[in-house]
Amino acid sequence: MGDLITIERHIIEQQYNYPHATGELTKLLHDVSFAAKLIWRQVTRAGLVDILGSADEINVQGEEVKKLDLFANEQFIKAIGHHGRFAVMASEENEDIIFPPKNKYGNYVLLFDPLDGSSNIDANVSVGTIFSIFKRKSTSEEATLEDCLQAGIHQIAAGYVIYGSSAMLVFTTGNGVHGYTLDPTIGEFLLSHPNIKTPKQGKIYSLNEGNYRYLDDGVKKYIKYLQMDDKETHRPYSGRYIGSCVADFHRNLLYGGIFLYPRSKKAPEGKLRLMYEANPLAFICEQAGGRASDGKNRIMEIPPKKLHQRTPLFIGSEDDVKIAEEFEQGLRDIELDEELCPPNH
Ligand code: AHM
Ligand code: MG
Repeated sequence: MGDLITIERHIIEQQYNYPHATGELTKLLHDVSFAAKLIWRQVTRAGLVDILGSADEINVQGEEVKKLDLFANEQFIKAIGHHGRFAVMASEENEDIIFPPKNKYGNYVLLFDPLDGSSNIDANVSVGTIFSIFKRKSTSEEATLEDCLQAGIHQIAAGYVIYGSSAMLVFTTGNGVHGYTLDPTIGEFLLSHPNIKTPKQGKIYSLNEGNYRYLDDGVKKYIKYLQMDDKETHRPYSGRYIGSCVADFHRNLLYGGIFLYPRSKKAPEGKLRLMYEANPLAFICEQAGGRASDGKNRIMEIPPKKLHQRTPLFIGSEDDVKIAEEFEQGLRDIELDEELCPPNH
């Protein structure tokens, strides 16, 4: 049996490596893990209590919101905002920035998707919480929208919690990626996946292939390329798609592969959000040795223009993402079978 190391102890031990660390980040991550436990408690009881179904509300992205989304959002804001360490927060579920009750002294900014993959809740499929932390930039008493609109390279921490067969918290502070699994009997996240590294190349591709017809030709060709037979490059790849990007990303992080949500005729800017999904997952992915781009640009270098900005996303094993980018940019080509894969007119 290995050592039982709680998330708290592990973060504190890591802090000793940085003589100038103030301990603030440790407290922030502790707050996040506490909020995650509250959400996990509710998610695992979702089938028992009468909270499933639509709340008859449409969120700022124009999508139907499930009640558990609202719950997760409220819990996150309450549990974290209460400590006053964050000057400002922004959630995928709220149109505007949120000022926590004790915002005056906070030095940090938190962006989060409280319950990613919420369309999967009713079917008992994995969902998750994704978060991204920045240092505040403004010097005014009240933080500003600009504090939230920072490029991903300025993140000081990012992570996600996946509520799956077990609950797991995965995060980075820019010094590798660590994963902690919740032991529900003692209510503690225990270090289970130290220093996660993603394979340089995988054998899995994940996308909503139902949108195939609406994709750009470059991406269509890439998908067909992955389905071709070639032993040396392990093709054909396996297709795996859960529809919760946090769960699809997590599986691919451990096994290797690529997750893509490209732009399409239906979603010309892509579907996923730069600030709540793409940036934090990109930070984790890069820290694990992977790569994340919008097909041309590194995700973490995209200057955000608005809070709920969407972006195409290609993320995962370095070699896989590089090849996808080459197809996307027209640097690689294959013939599309006209009948099976008509080009996008
Ligand atoms: P959500 O954050 O509102 O749940 O939406 C994001 C989700 C991602 O988790 C997932 O990758 C994607 O939407 C699935 O979209 P689609 O149903 O178009 O495949
Ligand atoms: Mg969501």
